[in-house]
Amino acid sequence: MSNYQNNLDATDPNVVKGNLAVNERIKGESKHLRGTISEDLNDEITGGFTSDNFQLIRFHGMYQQDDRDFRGERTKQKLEPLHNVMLRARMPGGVITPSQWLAIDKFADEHTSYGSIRLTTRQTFQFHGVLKPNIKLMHQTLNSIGIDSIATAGDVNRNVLCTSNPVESVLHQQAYEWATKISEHLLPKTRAYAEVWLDGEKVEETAGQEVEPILGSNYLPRKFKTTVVIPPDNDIDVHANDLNFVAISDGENLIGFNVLVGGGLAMTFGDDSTYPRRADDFGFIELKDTLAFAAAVVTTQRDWGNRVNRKNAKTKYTLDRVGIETFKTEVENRTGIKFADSRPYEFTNRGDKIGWVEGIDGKHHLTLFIENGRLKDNADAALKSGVKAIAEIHQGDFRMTANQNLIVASVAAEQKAVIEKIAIEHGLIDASQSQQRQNSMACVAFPTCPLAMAEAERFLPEYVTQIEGLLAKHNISDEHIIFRVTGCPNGCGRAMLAEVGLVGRGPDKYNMYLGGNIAGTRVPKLYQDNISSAQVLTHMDELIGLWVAHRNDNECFGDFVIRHGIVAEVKVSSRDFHG
Ligand code: SRM
Ligand code: SF4
Repeated sequence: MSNYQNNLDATDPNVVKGNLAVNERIKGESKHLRGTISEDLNDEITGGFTSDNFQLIRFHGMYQQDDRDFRGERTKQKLEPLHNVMLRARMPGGVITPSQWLAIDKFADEHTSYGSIRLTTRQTFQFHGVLKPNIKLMHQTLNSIGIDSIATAGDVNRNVLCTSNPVESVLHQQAYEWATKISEHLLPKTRAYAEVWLDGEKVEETAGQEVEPILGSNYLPRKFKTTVVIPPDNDIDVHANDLNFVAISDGENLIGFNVLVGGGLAMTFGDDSTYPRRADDFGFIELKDTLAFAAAVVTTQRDWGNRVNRKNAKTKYTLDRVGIETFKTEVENRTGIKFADSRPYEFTNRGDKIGWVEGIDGKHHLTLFIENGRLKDNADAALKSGVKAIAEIHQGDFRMTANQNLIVASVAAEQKAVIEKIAIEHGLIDASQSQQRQNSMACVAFPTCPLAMAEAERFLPEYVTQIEGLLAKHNISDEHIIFRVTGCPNGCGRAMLAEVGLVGRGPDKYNMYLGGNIAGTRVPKLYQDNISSAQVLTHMDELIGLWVAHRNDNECFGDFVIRHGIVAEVKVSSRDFHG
C-alpha cells in the first residue's frame, strides 16, 4: 500500500486549490487536538470554551450549547448564555451493558440539566446540559465503565453503525465484531483525549512522537460516517453514510462485503451545489481486506476532499467532482487489490421490529419503541426509570438502534415475563401505539441544537397524532408512511430518506419532500416550499386520499407519489434533486 500522507499535493489535479477553510488552520495548529482545552477548562470566568477550543472539543465528542428557550432572557439580563456541553458517546454497533447503563443513568440524574438520556440516529446516547465543572468527572465516569467519546464528532470517522437486530445472531455477531474493528482502526491515534480528560501522562507533542497514519495531521476535510449492514435490513440507512460495508454471507457466515461509498443527506437552502446523495456500489471485497479498504477510502477522501469549501467537503461531493471511477481506481491503487463484481443482495426494510423476537440462539430480544429516542421521566410515563429497572435485573445487553430505539437483547426465557412487566408498567410497551408512530422520527432541534430553524423532536408526538387521524379518516389506520422531521437542512433525523420528509425553514415553516421508499434507497424530492405544519396536514389529507384511491396492490406511499406523477424521481442527486 502506498504511503499516502495528508499531502494537499499542489500538482495533484484532484486536490481543490484555494485558501483553506479556517477549520484547517485550527486542526493544523491544535497539537493533535489538544489546543488549549485544559487551560479553558480551568477558566472560571466563562462557562464556555473560547476560540479554537470551541471546535476542538468536538473531536473529543462534545458540543458547546445553551438552552435556546432561555437565550433571549439571559441576553436581556446582559448575562452570557448558560453554556454547557452535549456529550455523544462512542458505541460501535450501539451495544451497552446493563452495568454501563446504570452508570450513565446515574450521571444523567446527577449532572445533566435536562435529566435525560437521548438515543441518537447513530446508535449511541447523548447527555445534554453538562456544566463545565462536571465535564472531567463525566469523562472519568465513562472511562471507569469502559466508554469514551473519542471521535464522535469533528472531522474524523464517527461512531460506526451496525445492523442492530440480533435475530440472526451468528451473522450479527460477526458484523458487530467488524464494526468494532473498523472503529478502532480509523480512530485518531493522538493521546489528547486521555491527557486532557483522564489526566493521562503528557506526551511531548513537538517531539513528533505522534503520527496519524490514516487521518493525517490535519485530520479529514469533514465528518465521515461508516456502517456495517446486514441485508435485507437497512436499519442503519446506508445512503446517509460515506462508507458502508454490506455483509455478504455464504448462508451462515460472513464471507466479505460489498462496499458502498458516498452517501450523505445534508444540504444548504439556496445553494444548489449541495444535495442529499445515495452511496455508489464499488464492488465486493473479501473479509481479510476490510481494514485496508476502509483505510484506502478514508485516505482518498482525506487527500482529495475539498479543504477550501466545507460545504462541499464530504465524500459525496468528492465523488461527483473527481468521478466515481477515478475515486474507485484510486482506492484500488492504495490497497493493491481490485474490487470484484458486487454480490447480489436486497434491502427490503428499515424499521426496527418492535416487540419480542426469538433469536436463533434461543434467546429473546425485546425492541422498545422510544419516541424520538428521549428517555426521561415525566407525568405520562417514567421511561428512563423503566430502562433503569430493567438494567438492574437484565443479564444480556442492550443495543441502541439507528432508529433511536432500544433493544433489550439476549433475554433468557425465564426472564421474559418480568422484563415485559416492568416495560409495560413504565410505558415502554404500549399496545396502543400505531405503526405510524413507530415509523416516525425527528431530530433533536430545539431547545439544545444551535442550528435548529424549526421544531422537530418537541413537535413530532402531537403531530403524529394528527397524521394518525388522517389515516383513520381514509380507513387505513393499520398502515403507515415513513415520516421524518428535521429542524434544519442538515438532516440529522434523515428526512431525506423518508417517504415524507419535513425540513425546517423557520418557526412553523417546513419544506415538504416526497418520494423516499420503504427500503431507504431513494432520496425524496421537494413537493412544497416553506409551508406551515397546518398546510402540510392539508396536503397529507389530499395525498393520502389519492394513495388510497389509486395505488397498486401493496404499493407504498413513496412509490405511489412517483408513479402517479406527483413528484419526479430523484435518480442522480447532482442532476435531479434541484432540477
Ligand atoms: Fe447531526 C450537526 C444532532 C445525526 C447531519 N447534529 C448536529 C449538531 C451537533 C448541531 C451542531 O453542529 O451544533 C446536532 C446536535 C443537536 C443536539 O442538541 O443534540 C446534531 N445529528 C444529531 C443527532 C443527535 C440527531 C438525533 O436526533 O438523533 C444525531 C447524532 C448522531 C450520532 O450519534 O453521531 C445526528 N446528523 C445526523 C445525521 C443522520 C445520520 O448520520 O444517520 C446526519 C445526516 C447524514 C449526513 O451526515 O449527511 C447529520 N448534523 C448533520 C450536519 C450536516 C453535515 C453536512 O454534511 O453538512 C450537521 C452540521 C455540520 O456538521 O456542520 C449536524
Ligand atoms: Fe439540529 Fe438541524 Fe441536526 Fe436537527 S437537523 S439536530 S436542527 S442540526
